[in-house]
Amino acid sequence: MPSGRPLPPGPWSVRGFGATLAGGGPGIVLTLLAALVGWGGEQAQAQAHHAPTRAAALSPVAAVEGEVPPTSRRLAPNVVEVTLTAAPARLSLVPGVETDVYAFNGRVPGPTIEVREGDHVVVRFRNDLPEETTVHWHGLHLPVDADGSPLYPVAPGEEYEYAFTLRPGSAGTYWYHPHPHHRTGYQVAKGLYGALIVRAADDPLPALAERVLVLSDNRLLPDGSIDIPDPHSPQGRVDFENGREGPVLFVSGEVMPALTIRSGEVQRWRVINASAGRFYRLALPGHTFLHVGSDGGLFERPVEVEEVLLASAERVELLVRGTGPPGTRASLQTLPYDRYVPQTRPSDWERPRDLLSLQYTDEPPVVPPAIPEALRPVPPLDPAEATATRVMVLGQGMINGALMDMDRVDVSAPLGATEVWEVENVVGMDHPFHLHGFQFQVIDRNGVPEPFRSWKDTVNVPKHESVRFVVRYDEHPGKWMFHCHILDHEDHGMMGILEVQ
Ligand SMILES: [Cu+2]
Repeated sequence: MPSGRPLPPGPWSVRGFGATLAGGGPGIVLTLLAALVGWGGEQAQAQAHHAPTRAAALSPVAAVEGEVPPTSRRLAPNVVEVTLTAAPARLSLVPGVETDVYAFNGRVPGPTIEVREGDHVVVRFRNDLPEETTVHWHGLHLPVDADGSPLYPVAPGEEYEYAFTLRPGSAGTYWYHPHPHHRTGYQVAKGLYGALIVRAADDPLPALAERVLVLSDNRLLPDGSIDIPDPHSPQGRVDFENGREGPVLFVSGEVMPALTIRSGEVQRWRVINASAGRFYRLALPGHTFLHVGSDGGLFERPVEVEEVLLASAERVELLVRGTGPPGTRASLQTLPYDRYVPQTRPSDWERPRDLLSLQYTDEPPVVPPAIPEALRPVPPLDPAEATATRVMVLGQGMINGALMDMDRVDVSAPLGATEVWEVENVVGMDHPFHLHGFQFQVIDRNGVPEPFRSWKDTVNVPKHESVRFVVRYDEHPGKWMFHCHILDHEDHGMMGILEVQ
C-alpha cells in the first residue's frame, strides 16, 4: 500500500464514473462511489469510517504494489479502476530490431494488474486495434458479460467496461488475453497478454520476494516483424498442427533475464504459460521446488517437486529455495516434453532450453524462513453430488466431432448444478482443456486418482489419455466457452459452449 501520497489540488475527476468529485470528505465520496458500484450506503459509510486518511482512501496514483499509473487506481478501499487500451505499437522485443506489435498500454506483456480478494474491479477497456478484440480474464469467476468471450466482441475504436468482484478464496495467479473468434492466436502472437494477481487478505505464506514470470515465445523474421505465415504454407500447416511455437523464449518480455537470490532466501515465483502452443517442463538443476499453488490459487499443503509441467494457459506458484552457495548461479530450464504428433514434432524438441539465470549474491547465507505445512483449505466438490456427466471427446481439431458454432449450445445445465466432465483425448497429441467461468477439481487422470485437491481452469489431456473433473456452476448464468487452449486449435473451432441457466 502507498503511504498516503498527497492528492493534487481538487476538484479532481473520477474519470468515467460521470462525476467530478470536489471534496466534501471521504464519507461523501465513498458513498457516491459505492452507489455507483452497487454497494449499500451503510457499508460504504462503515468503510469510510475506517479509511485512515482521505489520501490513503482516494489516492489517484496506483495504490497497488509494483504497478505504474495510470493502469490501476484504487478509488476506494475495495474499488479498483483499471484503464487498458489495446493498440498497435512499435517496440524492440529482441536487441537490434524493432517489431510492429499489438500491445496493452504500450507494453508486451501488458501491465501486471494487482488486486485483492473482495475488490470490485472496473476495467475501462478501449480497442484501438484495426480489428475486433476482447479481453478474457483467464480463470476469474465473473459475470458472463465480463468474461471477454467471443460472444462479446469490441469493435475497433469502441470501449467496453469489464466489471467484476473478486470473491474470498479467489487469490491466485491469473492472466488476461484477447479472445475474438478465430483471431486469438494472431492477437496473442502480436503481443496481447498480461498477468493479473489476486492477493489474499490472509495469505498463509510469509512475506517473500516475489517474481511474476510470464512465459511466452515468438518467431521473428530478420527484419524484426512477427512471423505469422500463410496458413496454407508448409510452416503455416506445422503451426496449425502443433500450435505456433517460436524459438525466442521470453520471460516477462525479456530473453534470458538474470534474477538474483541470496543463499538461504526463499522466493515466490508465479509462473504463467502465456504461449500459444509451447509447454514448459520447468526445472532448476540442483534445486527442488515447493509447488504451492496452481491455476486457482494455493494448495492445502506445499508439495516438493523436481520439475513441473505447464501446459498452455496453466499457472503455478513455486517456492524457490536458495540452497546454493553464495556467488554461484543456476538456470531455470524447460526440459524436453513430447506433446507432438511425430509428423510435425520439432527437430530440436529434445533440447533443454534455458529460460532465465538465477545468480546467487556474494552475501553470507540467511536462515531460511519457515514455510507453513498447511496453507489453506480447498473445500472439496463431491462427484457423488453430480447430476450429469459430460463426455468431451477431443479429436482431430474438433470436440465431440463438431467445430465451434457461435449459435449452438453444446451443454445446457442448471445454475447450482454439480457435474462431472470426462475429457477424453483420442488423438496423438496433447490438448490443454480450458473451461471459462468456473474453477474445477481434477478427480482422476487415466483412472488414477488425483493425489491432492486444487482449483484448476485448464488441464492438460495428454495424447490418448483422459481426465475427469468435477465442477459446480455456483453463480453467474450465461454462455461459457470450453476449448482447447492451443490457440491455433481454438481458432480453428476446437471449442464449444456451456450454457448455465
Ligand atoms: Cu488442441
